Amino acid sequence: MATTRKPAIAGERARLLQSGLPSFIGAPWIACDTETIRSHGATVAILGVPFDQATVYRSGSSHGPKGLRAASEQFLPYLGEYDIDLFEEYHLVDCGDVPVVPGNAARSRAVINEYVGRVLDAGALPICVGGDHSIPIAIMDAVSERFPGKLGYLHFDAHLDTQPDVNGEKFTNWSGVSRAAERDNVDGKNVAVVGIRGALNPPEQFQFARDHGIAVFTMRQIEARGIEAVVRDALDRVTDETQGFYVTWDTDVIDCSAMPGTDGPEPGGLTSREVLRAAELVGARRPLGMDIVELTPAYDHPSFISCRLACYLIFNVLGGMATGGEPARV
Ligand SMILES: [Mn+2]
Repeated sequence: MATTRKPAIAGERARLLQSGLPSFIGAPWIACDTETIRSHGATVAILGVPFDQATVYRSGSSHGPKGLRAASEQFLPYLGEYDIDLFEEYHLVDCGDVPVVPGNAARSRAVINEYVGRVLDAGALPICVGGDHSIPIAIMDAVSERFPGKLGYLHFDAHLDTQPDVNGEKFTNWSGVSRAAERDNVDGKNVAVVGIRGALNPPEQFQFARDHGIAVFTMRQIEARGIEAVVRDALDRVTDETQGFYVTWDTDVIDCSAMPGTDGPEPGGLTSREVLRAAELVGARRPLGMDIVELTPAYDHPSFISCRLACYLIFNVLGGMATGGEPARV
């Protein structure tokens, strides 16, 4: 039986839509400081990572956190399909953005590591909003320091991102999976990439995946087997004898018709419904950390469909965490 809940648009919780500071769905905007997060009781924290200095293609994902927050102003913390209020369930907070360092990718990685570490030290789940797809390289350093056992790595993307290097550079947005698989605390058999397709996956990347035993789930497999079966397989891989797993969502895993606002929009991808079900299933297995990357508001549709879908991806991960991925209540 459903819980009786207070109205969201009345009384002490009244909040006019489009008013106030643009934090994520109006969540309390607090300092990214371990003690502050802990004293708020937050178990989930949004953290912007406005870093796009490592892209091999188009810049602009540094505006992703702002785009996501702006699009979220229309949404409320109560998710009817899950019968949860994100502020009550998780004491969700918005910790603002990591102060990345212009022109210095190495110092930026260090400060990303530091800020994500502050969230983890508070016992909260960091949901990082990029930024380009190099940011999980730094985030995985912070996660690994707090969870020293074996970790799984789950990568949703049109692209393998297993480039060994790009003209000698190893920390690009094309190398997140290769750097993860090379970690001492990550076995290739615990790495899965989901949604692979298209003409931006060179042979050396497939070779790297084979050499490291990485599970590659292509869009053709998803078409043949369905999203649920493939995502459950991928989750089994990343949780097999590991302490936990990290999940990274390249927005280009979604078909370009629903996700134009990304660095490299690709046709033939996941529908919005498929990615939201995938998010629910991933949430049900409780990741240790998560990011959404390559969200690029400048290329979005004027109705901000990309930024809005990215909000829903977060909602569905959090809904799946609360309900175990069971079918919706209503
Ligand atoms: Mn990609």
